[in-house]
Amino acid sequence: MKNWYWMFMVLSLGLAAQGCSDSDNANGGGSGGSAGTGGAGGDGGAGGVAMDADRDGIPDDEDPTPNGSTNNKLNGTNSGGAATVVETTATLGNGEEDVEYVYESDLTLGCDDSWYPQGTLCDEPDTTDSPTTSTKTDYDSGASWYAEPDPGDEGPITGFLVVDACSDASCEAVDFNEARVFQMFSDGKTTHVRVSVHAERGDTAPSWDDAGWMTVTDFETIGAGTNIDFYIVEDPTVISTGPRVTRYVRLETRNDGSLAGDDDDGSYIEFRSVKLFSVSAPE
Ligand SMILES: [Ca+2]
Ligand SMILES: [Ca+2]
Repeated sequence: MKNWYWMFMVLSLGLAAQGCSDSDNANGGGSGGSAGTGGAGGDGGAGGVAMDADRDGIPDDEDPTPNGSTNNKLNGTNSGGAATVVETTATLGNGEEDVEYVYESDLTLGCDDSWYPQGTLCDEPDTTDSPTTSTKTDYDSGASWYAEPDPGDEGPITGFLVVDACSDASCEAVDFNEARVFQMFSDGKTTHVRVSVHAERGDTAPSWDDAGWMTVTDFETIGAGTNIDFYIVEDPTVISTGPRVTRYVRLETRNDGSLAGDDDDGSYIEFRSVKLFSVSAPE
């Protein structure tokens, strides 16, 4: 509903700028000026540069939040958002699927359970939309996989999550240009994450290995982060993804053992939290 309201507002403003609106005489002067600017652009033959009111790199007519937003676009349904994990699996180094490496696969458990997939989308108020801080009621909450290949299995093991960012009617797609990954402080780590998007907008999620996934990052290195008191974690790794609009997000995770310490021996990939934001460029 809110999106439609803003789309209407943007449309109205657009009509006013073109001098097509006669409903408000007070805007008459401004409309004339805007029309002149539009004419100059046409003379240049540039074909018209698409408006990007919130400067997030996504043109207004493709942007689910054309007037900007600061919320976490991957907030899960268990913490008041619209996102939900719809599939988890794992692959061997040769790309072959092997579900034996998924630690917990139950998608019905939420924020307060240790090592289940939906935990990765949980972040409690009042830091749910914070780009700098993650809060948990259970600091073991987050998707987990076995990270060490069994004898005869080729590494590295990769853990997969397919996320529906719009699992209710509140949105058709989300916009973002950066991912922020908060490190786990339990008994495993995430050292690498790769992000993919998909053109599907329907209610049936593409499978983890669907040919339509488009990777928008490499396997980016995830930093050590800062453990405040286990329940609160700061200093996420910021991954620039470029401007994206998608309903479904695929997250691939690895633990190469490079962050091994007291709370990690490289045995598990553990993925505490990821948030997506659509950040406006400076004016
Ligand atoms: Ca935009
Ligand atoms: Ca936007």
